[in-house]
Amino acid sequence: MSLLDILQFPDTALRKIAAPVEDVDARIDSLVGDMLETMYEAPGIGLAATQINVHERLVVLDVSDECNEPIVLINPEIIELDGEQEMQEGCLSIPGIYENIKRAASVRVSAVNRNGDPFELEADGLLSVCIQHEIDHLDGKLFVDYLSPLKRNRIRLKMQKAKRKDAEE
Ligand code: K2U
Ligand code: ZN
Repeated sequence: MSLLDILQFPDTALRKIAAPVEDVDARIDSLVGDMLETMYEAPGIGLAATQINVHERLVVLDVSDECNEPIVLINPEIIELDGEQEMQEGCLSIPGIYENIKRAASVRVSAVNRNGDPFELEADGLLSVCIQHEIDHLDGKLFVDYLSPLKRNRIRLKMQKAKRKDAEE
């Protein structure tokens, strides 16, 4: 398995809308392995294929305390959203930025697993937020899009300044 580079905001590739996975084949299985390794190493509790510049509808998550309960969602579709919750969110594509974001409290999602079998998952709390955050990535949406344009542009400028500083070092 290998560690993958994570796209950084405001890279326009993060805005691409991912296409459905056609075949859950060996390529997808290998990609899932690399995405899980990359997520755990970051460390993170979620990663969308969009973030590693693969524009197919695939996300990995693990919100367990021991980081040993991976969830793979291929072609995820939100069936139901209910309630409202506000939680501090971060993003591996927007490092160092954390903001309170309002999302649905609970979610029911249908997807296909790593073996190609369809399943449904109901979630609330952190897992619900993570699922919504990752599926947003597949649709080219970032958590900063829920902030004011002023705040979003400040974050954009901060990331671009940090990128220039890194390039100079
Ligand atoms: O998609 C990603 O960039 C990984 C996200 C997933 C996530 C964001 C907000 C809330 C829950 C999950 C995170 O950056 S993973 C790092 C992290 C871990 C715990 C809480 C917040 C952020
Ligand atoms: Zn993210």
